[in-house]
Amino acid sequence: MSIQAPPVNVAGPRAASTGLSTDPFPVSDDGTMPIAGLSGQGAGRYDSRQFDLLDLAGAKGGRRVSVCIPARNEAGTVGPIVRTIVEALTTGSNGVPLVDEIVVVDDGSVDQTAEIAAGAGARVVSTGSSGGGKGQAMRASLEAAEGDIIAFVDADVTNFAPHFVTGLLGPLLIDDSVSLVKGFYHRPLHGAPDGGGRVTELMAKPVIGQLFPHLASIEQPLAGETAAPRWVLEKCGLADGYAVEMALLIDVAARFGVATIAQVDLGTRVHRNRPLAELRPQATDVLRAALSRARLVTPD
Ligand SMILES: Nc1nc2c(ncn2[C@@H]2O[C@H](COP(=O)(O)OP(=O)(O)O)[C@@H](O)[C@H]2O)c(=O)[nH]1
Ligand SMILES: [Mg+2]
Repeated sequence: MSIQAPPVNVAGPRAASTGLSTDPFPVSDDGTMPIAGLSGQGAGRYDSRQFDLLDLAGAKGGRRVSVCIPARNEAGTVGPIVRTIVEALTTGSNGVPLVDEIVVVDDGSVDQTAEIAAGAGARVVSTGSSGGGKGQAMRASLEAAEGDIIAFVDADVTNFAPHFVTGLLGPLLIDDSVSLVKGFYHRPLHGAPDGGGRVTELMAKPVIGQLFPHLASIEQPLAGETAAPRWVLEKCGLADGYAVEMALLIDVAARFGVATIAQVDLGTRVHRNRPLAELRPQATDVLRAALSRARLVTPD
């Protein structure tokens, strides 16, 4: 795989060849986030608003795209998420056929997650286990999906919109050297505009700072909104449980270089904010993923 300088905006050579919008969004809304000037730090940054749906559908060519959604007990949110993708991005409606299939992996839900997801238009896969873990569910979805490009989104997002998917797919569709796309966003907490992402701020980022400082530019290392070519996911593998995001980030950077990891601004993301006591298992998984890859503990 060729490794190129990180894109600073879509006005680069590939973007020009695919006819994508050239509005560069040089800074984020709050003016604090320059999109350019990241060379040396690796990841290129995009803004989901810079991707035009029709242009992306054209850039897609013959590639197949799967959206995979791990979901356990998400009956309250999975339906609108699937329906939004179906209506805006598939051939199931008047939408543009950017997405070829939506795979929801449900395991161990005690609510109507599976029925609601299927009713909304997803192909539902059951692992047969009772909540084996997020990473296991993502592996099952990768196995079931047929896409060359896989976009993962979480099922508990309450402000989901099509730009979550177009933003994640954009960098991959316009630049063959991108190996992984991570979404980033503002994270409200209990109604306040920011303050969410406690495991990210108190575990993932400090651990990255200490052990993997080359990844310090990744805004949301634990983002469930992430996309990659299938072959990258198969080569790197998907770790168990909540280790999956941290592990994939470290493994992709180790194999292909941080310069191949793109980030995309998805605006604001609202999801279930867990009580503090429920965050320790997640934080432990994240820590373990990092320590084992730094060879400080024995891999599971
Ligand atoms: N199928 C399946 N999905 C899971 C499992 N654990 C978590 N998920 C899903 O993974 C996504 C992210 O999980 P969540 O608990 O919200 O993680 P957080 O956002 O990091 O707190 C959600 O859509 C969950 O329903 C699991 O064991 N099985
Ligand atoms: Mg969540």
